[in-house]
Amino acid sequence: MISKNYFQNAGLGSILDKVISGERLSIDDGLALYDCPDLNALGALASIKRRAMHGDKTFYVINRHINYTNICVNGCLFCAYAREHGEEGSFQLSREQILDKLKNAPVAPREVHVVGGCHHDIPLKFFEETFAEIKKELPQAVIKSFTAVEIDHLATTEGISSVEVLKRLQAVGVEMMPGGGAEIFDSEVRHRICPKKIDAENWLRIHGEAHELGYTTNCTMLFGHIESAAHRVDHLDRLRRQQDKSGGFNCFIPLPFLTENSRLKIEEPLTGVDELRTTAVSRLMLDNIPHIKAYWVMLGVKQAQAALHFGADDFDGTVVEEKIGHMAGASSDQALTRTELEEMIRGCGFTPVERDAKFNEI
Ligand code: V47
Ligand code: SF4
Repeated sequence: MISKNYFQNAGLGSILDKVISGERLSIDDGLALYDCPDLNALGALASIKRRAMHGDKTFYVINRHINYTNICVNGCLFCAYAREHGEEGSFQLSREQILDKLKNAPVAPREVHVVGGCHHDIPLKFFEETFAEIKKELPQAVIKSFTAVEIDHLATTEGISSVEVLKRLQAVGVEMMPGGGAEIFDSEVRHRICPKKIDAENWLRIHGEAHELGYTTNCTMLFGHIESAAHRVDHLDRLRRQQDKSGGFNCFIPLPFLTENSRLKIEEPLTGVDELRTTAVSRLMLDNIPHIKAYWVMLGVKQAQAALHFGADDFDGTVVEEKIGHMAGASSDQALTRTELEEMIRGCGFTPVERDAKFNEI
């Protein structure tokens, strides 16, 4: 048991009191956590919260990511994945190709995570028919599909509301939305890195609509580019305020910006210390979001393991094939097996727990 003095010496005494009593941390507390020079104390504080919520469990899921196209009209500055229509390296999967990827999985996935670019002419009907087929093929799998950005794009191209898109997807078996597209909510930063993307209010509105309809959704933050600590804390605060209203966020994923092949040039590359610090601050600020993911694809496996000691409780999953991070220079593998995931989790002192897409233990 770490003494109170330890945290007081690190300048974290009053925040410790709040963590223990369950009082919400303020924006100033969040900034103080970013300013705290004692990374170990910060990790220890986030671990108190993490262990109070999940003990020594670390979750993982047998899942499969499908990136159906990289053709995108948005052209976000940071994105190394997207291509224009007809550009070299662009791709668009047919329904057969999508289904083949799932049929050939060595272990049937519990979660199918489908995201892609905002394509100029794939109709909603294509996805409705594809998801219905996936559900027929893999009835035990939860379909987690389309970021709020894609939902908005489909609403615009179909000339219907985002609620209508969500209802139609729900009718063919989609139960979850992934957390992508949140980037950084601050309007100035957002305008510089992804000017064509929906703004924060619309991203949050669409998640609120999904929660209202019974979807479980995730949320993310892309950090380590041109944003400040204040922008990050503001982002976390907006997420928890939305959660107070609509309650359907299950897991937060801090996404470190990977720079390779990106048009967004940054002066100071993100450090491993900042990745761990941001994981810890997220755990401490997001008091009403149950899970924090150490996404091994973007962090790398070893840093994801370290993040489990800085507040993260989920290791994501088998993934199998990933393009967004790997086109931006992720050096992680494409896939991990169940055995590898369990060994990695056990190897850093936690108990692996297999979960389904919604964190029900299996
Ligand atoms: O929205 C794009 C980000 C996101 C880069 O919900 C980049 O369970 C780093 O949201 N460097 C997609 N990040 C990934 C995502 C996700 C991943 C795993 C699980 C879940 C979940 C969600 O990736 C995008 C964007 O924010 N991204 N380019 C890059 N160069
Ligand atoms: Fe398109 Fe998403 Fe890449 Fe932006 S981040 S360009 S919306 S694929």
